[in-house]
Amino acid sequence: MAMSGVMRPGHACVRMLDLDEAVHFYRDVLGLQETGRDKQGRVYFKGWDERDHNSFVIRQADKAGLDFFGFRVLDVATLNKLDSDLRAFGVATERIPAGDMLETGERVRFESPSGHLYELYAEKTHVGNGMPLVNPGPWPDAAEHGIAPFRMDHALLYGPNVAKTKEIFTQVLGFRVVEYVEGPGGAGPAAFFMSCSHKAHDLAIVEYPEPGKLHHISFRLDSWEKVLRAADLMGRNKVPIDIGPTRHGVTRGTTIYAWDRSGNRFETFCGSYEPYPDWQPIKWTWEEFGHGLDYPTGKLHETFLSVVT
Ligand code: M3P
Ligand code: FE
Repeated sequence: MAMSGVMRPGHACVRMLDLDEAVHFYRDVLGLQETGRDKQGRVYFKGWDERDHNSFVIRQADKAGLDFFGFRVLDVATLNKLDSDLRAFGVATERIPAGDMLETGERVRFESPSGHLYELYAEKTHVGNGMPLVNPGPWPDAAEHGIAPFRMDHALLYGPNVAKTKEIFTQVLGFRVVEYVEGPGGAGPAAFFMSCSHKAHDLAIVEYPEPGKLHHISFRLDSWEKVLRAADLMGRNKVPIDIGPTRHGVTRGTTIYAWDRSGNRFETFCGSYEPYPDWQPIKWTWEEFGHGLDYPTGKLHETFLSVVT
């Protein structure tokens, strides 16, 4: 947890062109657990080892992309403090009442200079992972259904003003930059990989002219074998793969990028590393960024740089 009290990525709400098809995809092919549907028609999911009621929410829309991305904070006092800290920093905030999202408390929402809606919230019902808190087994039956990531792990978002957006996350919300990418010829930063936890990144942002874009939501697996099994299931289900299976140089994850039926990119990955909070950030030059993206081939995939929703 960040010293500010921001604990972890908590939810992503993503738009789908065909909700029924998307429910089938995320439930039966990706293998998330459906945990509810609300009056607005949103469908809620979680990974098998998540204990909160939901982490990935979808809704029907004419355009794919991200509605908002939320972080769980320690408690209500922390939520109120971060709300006033954001406002003191010059960031406008809005309160969304408890119950607007299923099993979720009041949310504090703000728009970043990159044009994304971020949220903080302190309360979401613990539903558990299907195993007891006393003498549990290693995994529940749900861990075998589909690709079956154990959690929604992070987001990578594209938009303008990433340097200003990074300031909000580091100076107000207590995130730290673990790795970053320089622009061509050493120009101003092109990307920041930021952590509020023990992870190498909980949120990554990449400089891009159009605001508010989704590059990917990432789902975590616990072994390279499971990444390869995910590739087999993507092949069997004709899921279009963008990149991989391969390894990123940036943050060292072993990964596959693919697209859902609405064109939203998602990632299934494992590995990476656990940086201690005092570690110096790692820098990638633009000239070596091909290896940052796809370490074995060093290929600067055109789709990675330009296909977003
Ligand atoms: C990830 C990840 C880049 C690497 C991206 C890394 C921008 O998405 O989860 O580690 O090269
Ligand atoms: Fe990622």
